[in-house]
Amino acid sequence: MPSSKRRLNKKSALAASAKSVSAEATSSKEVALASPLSIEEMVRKAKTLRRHIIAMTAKAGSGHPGGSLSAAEIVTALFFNHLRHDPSHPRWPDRDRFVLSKGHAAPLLYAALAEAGYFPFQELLTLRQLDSRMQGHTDMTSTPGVEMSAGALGQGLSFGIGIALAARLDRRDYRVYVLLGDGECDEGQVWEAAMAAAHFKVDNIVAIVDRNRQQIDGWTYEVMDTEPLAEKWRSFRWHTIEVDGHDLSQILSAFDEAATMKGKPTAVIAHTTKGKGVSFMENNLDFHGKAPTPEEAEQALKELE
Ligand SMILES: Cc1ncc(C[n+]2csc(CCOP(=O)(O)OP(=O)(O)O)c2C)c(N)n1
Ligand SMILES: [Mg+2]
Repeated sequence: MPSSKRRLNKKSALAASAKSVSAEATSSKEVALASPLSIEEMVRKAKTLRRHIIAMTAKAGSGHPGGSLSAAEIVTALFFNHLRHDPSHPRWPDRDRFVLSKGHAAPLLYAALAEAGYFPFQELLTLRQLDSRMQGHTDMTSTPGVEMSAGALGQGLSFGIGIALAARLDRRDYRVYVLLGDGECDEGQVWEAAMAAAHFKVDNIVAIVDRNRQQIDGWTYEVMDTEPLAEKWRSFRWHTIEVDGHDLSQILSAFDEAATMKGKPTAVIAHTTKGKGVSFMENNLDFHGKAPTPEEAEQALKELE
């Protein structure tokens, strides 16, 4: 189904749910959905997110730029085109949910949330400071728009399935998107969750695997070779789509295709480059969990102009 059609469906769902919003959400006002950005606008937005990631981690002197940069298009496509959400009402019951399972990519999520309007940009530069809402790993109790506290890998898919099943019980039509790392897929819990989603025919969930081929201390094929990864998801009875994870059109088509699947969850294997967008960070294992120096940040920001 094309995105525009899905938007229409979203709008009618919105009208239907307006009553429950005013009944269940605080005082609520009207929920407002932003217009989806065009591909060109999203290309620019992804670059902006990358600039934030560099600035935030450089200022903090620590953090995880590599796996934040690799997923910039995935998160851009979700927050600025595909998700049904309203930054003014982060707890709106009918919002689509984005669960960042690879919680160390928090700088990317914070950058997207600030750009979407969940909180002021100035907060981004407080990354990893005491009492900041921008903790190094996500905290759902303090940061608006953050759906799950994360950092211990392997849990997000189970969490997402819980929320997806809740939609079924509550008769809501929201969808759930879970972003996992490929190293994270070494965790047994991911596969227990994958089995459960297929067994319970959870079709309102999409697992997106950021297939950047690296994890904390090496290439994934060296640490734990999970190939054939797409075949694994298929054998766990997930509808599985492989995309270029830096191609916004391919990412969005995969999400649209997922929305048409009945009785089956969808996995999107997004082939990406760790450190994408900054020449000396691309495929460089050093930048999994290391911030750029001030000089490196300056160079990176030049490349991202
Ligand atoms: C349960 C658990 N084990 C180990 C870690 C340490 N750790 C942090 S990041 C990471 C690698 C993750 O690699 P991947 O999922 O591929 O993330 P990305 O490449 O997207 O950064 C590991 C092992 C953790 N956070 N949680
Ligand atoms: Mg990885």
